Amino acid sequence: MKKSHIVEKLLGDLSRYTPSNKAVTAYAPTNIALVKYWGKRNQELNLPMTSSLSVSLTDKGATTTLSVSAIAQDVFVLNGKPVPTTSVFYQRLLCYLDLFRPFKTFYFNVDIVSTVPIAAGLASSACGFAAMALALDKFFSWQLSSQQLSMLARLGSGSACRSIWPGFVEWHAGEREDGMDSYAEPLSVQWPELCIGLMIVSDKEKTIGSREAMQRTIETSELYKSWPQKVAHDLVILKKAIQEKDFDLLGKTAESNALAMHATMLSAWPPVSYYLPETISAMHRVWQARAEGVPVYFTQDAGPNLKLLFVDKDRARRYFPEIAVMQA
Ligand code: 2P0
Repeated sequence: MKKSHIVEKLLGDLSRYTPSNKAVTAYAPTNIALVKYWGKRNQELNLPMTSSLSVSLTDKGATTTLSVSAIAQDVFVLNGKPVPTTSVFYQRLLCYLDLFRPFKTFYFNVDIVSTVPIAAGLASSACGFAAMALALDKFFSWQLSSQQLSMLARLGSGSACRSIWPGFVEWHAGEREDGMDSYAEPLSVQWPELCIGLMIVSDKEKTIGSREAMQRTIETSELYKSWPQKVAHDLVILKKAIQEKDFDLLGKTAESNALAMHATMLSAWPPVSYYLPETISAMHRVWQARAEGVPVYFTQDAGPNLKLLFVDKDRARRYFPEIAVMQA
């Protein structure tokens, strides 16, 4: 099934909608998964093998402004700089926007301002496509529900479906082939004391993108067979931890889930490793801090950097003075 079919299911006849004659703006936060999304059951529609659960960051995200281009060309600007038309990012954005513009009767002017630290392994595509879906809703006056916008954001990037909301968000994997039951929803619990500390061990380009890495893992990793069961178990525990504000249980579950995800990659062939020697050293520092009684845990995504989880900011900073602290 093509993305355009899903767009048609959600929006019906696209010729009913006309672009706004004014500029529209939307913001979406980036999110950090505590139970990870790793592996797709459908690559075209970004349908995941399992559900996942994330927390959005309060002040890191993307603000996207859309208007009709004054020239006969799409213009994409990221943090004040034009995006080269030959870049992967430009092409990915263009493919996405073309879903909503089957006939090129106008051109887009897209201005994205991102507060996500570049090259730090924070998902910029998540907040980017979520902000884009929200901006498009205003631009065409679709008036879609958040659930529908979550599905549209997913078509751009899987994890973007979680960035439609602040706070804790669960992405339901769904079972349908068309993915109409695969969207994210917020949990009702707030936990403002929860902090994420970004621990950058390297800002080098990653060697393999997460799309390719997750596909290779599915196809070749023996350990991946146990991943759905691990996720199902961790989701139950994590939701309990969030409900009861049990920080140690949250930290332990998130750290164990991230380690298990990386174990599935290590057992792929050729192996996928986002670990650098510095990543391992950083993990040992976290384990040492815990051994000394400091409640701090980590999670790691498709990159070498760690995200530390803690509630006591001052104590965590004393052990890890270099981290950038972000509020969940
Ligand atoms: C996550 N990651 O749950 C996991 C953990 C990376 C590791 O979501 O192919 O950029 O666009 O659906 O969403 C990264 O994957 O991938 C990701 P696509 P996406 O946050």
